[in-house]
Amino acid sequence: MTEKEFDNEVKRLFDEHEKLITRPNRKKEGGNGIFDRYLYPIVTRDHTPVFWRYDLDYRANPHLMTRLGINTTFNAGAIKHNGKYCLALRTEGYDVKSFFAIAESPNGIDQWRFRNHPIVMPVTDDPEMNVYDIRLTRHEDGWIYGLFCAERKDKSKPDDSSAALASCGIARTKDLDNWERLDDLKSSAAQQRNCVLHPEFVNGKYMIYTRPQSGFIETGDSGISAGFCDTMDHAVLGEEKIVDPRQYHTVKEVKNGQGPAPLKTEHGWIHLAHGVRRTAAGLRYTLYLFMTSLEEPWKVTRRPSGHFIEPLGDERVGDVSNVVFSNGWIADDDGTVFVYYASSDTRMHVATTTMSKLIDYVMNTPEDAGRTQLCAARRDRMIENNLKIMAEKYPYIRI
Ligand code: M1P
Repeated sequence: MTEKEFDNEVKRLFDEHEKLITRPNRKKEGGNGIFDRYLYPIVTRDHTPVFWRYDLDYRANPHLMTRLGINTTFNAGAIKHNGKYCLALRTEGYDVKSFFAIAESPNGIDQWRFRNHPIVMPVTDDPEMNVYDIRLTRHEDGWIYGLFCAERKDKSKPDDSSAALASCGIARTKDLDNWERLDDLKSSAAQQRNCVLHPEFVNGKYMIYTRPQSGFIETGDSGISAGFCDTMDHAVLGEEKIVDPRQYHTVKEVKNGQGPAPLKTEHGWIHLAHGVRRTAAGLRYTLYLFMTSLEEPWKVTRRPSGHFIEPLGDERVGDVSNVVFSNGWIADDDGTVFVYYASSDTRMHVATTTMSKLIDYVMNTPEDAGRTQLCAARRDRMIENNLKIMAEKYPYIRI
């Protein structure tokens, strides 16, 4: 390639990138009344800046090869900051190391543009191998906290090259660019993943949702739990209470985990979480909602049955297929709620709904009836009622 051809190719790469990130997105037709999906994923690896992937020095990279490829952009924390919708994406290189990177949008739906530099997260005295799945919480103490999984090699198993330890890394910022790294969370659990800081003090303490684990993958008997600590500077959790346990023959049969920090409503805190089931095709991750008490956010008050968002269509395929995962949502003052979810550990999507729809969903979707006969009988009662309504009101509709 001559230098002139190289320059033309560089221009083409930047033009294509600009076309992608300025492409308008729009709601998909035919929603389910609960939320709306959108036509395109909102952030993919192709949204990362060209200058993050290619070495643009003709002498060093005369074939204009991708030099430091990006594999995936997923599991993003979310926050509205200075009027912009911000995602802190788990951005994974071809080298399978993830880092966090901020992409911003003026409307929460499209035009996601990465800041020029990714976050180079400071490390503790024991640097981790990998970081991922950051939850951003604007706490009433004035800081924005990021709690994320910090993964290290399990040195007690030197012969097992995949043995790892998960702990909760903690950092805080005011601007999403400059981060102060704090000590990792200390708790009595062997490992922790899916930790999230509650946005308010509870009885004068910081409250952290946790997911104590017996191993890197196995969660043992735990479910979503919560503990308290006096300070975030050296966070040491006291006893952890179970908030939402796993349950046989439900969407959270194998494991579950808190998504982003819960949203406050006059009726209670609305929580978004992921639940995992084992199937013949492997693990299936869906998202579900529940509500906890305003005063005692560790006590569940509403448990709508089943999933809220499931992997659908193209979402079902990716690096880890049959997964939807969320660690970020944003509630606007006008009541709109942007649910940011990743599909199959590969790319990010948005679904929009409203606070009043979420409240209705959480408060009026019945709890799991417990077993098949009760579920069928309950559905049959609704059908019976609907048939009466239809006969009176919609006699012209063929059934
Ligand atoms: O691959 C699906 C998800 O698996 C893990 O989540 P959990 O600990 O709840 O099983 C995480 O690695 C997450 O990043 C990933 O999306």
